[in-house]
Amino acid sequence: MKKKMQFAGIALVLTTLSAAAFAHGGRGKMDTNGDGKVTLAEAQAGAKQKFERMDKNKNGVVTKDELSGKRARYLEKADTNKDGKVTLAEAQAKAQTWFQKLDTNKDGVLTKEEFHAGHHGKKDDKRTS
Ligand SMILES: [Ca+2]
Ligand SMILES: [Ca+2]
Ligand SMILES: [Ca+2]
Repeated sequence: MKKKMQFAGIALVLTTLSAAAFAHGGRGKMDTNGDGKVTLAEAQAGAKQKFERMDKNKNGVVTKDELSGKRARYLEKADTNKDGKVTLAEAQAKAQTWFQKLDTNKDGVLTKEEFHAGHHGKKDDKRTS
């Protein structure tokens, strides 16, 4: 229970992105070549797939009415220009931010360890842009 709460904050941002990344034998995992690592390209490909799934009417943007419940938060997070829509570019930018955050040694590859560590990440939001 406690763990779930702790997860919530980060999980909201990562939501299905993270779940998909290293899903154990699940569908749509980002690690497309199965080597236990996720590259930025794989992460972005995953983001694109996810985006296309969310874009129910296939008009190239994900709007609030296409997202329900907790997914509405995704829109808040990913909609960087705050126009109420998430474009693929925004979704991929989001994925990139997420990726870079977890890629602690900055080698452009996300290992399971880094991924795992990211989930235990502290909330230090030191980076200001
Ligand atoms: Ca749409
Ligand atoms: Ca937008
Ligand atoms: Ca790395």
